Amino acid sequence: MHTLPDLPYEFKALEPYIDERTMKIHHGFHHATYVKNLNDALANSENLKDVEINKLLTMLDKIPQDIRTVVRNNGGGHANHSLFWEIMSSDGGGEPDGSLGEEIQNTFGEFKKFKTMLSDAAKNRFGSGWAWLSLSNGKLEISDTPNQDTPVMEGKTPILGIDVWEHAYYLKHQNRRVDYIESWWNVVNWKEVQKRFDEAK
Ligand code: MN3
Repeated sequence: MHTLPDLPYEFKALEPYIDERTMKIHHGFHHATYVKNLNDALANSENLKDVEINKLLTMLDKIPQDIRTVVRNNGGGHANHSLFWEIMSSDGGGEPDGSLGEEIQNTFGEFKKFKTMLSDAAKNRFGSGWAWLSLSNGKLEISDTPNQDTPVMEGKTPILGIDVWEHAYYLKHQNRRVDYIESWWNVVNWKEVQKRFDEAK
């Protein structure tokens, strides 16, 4: 049985970059619905319903075919949003220091260049999806996924992700995805991303 995690801050905490109403709808309706649909789909699968969500997403080929797509979409939605809330903070933004900052420089060049690359991945993802920074075989990698797919499904460990579904920004920014992406960098919780980087290493 999967449960909707509480936000680690108040709905209004990410203002003015991400507005309170968007956060309430995004967490309380969108994420909550992914959790409900996932639990409903797994209700009759005794051997699957308590498998940890990220583990479940690495074994989609073992999920019965009649529920596989529902589990993929809603399980992905649950995992992605659970990460997304954590990697944001009211006192985020800026640049990472420490070993993560160093590894970003080693892999992509200066931080500004990395920021442009991840922003481009987010901007150019056609339709709904996500852009990611992941660890893949011990190396940092930028990618993007459609719908609620996640790098976890490819055996990678996402440590930072941006939701570019319209529900993540439409109320405040309407069609201007680029403005939302630019705003989002101000709330990135680098402490949490560093923690996930350390754990994945
Ligand atoms: Mn979303």
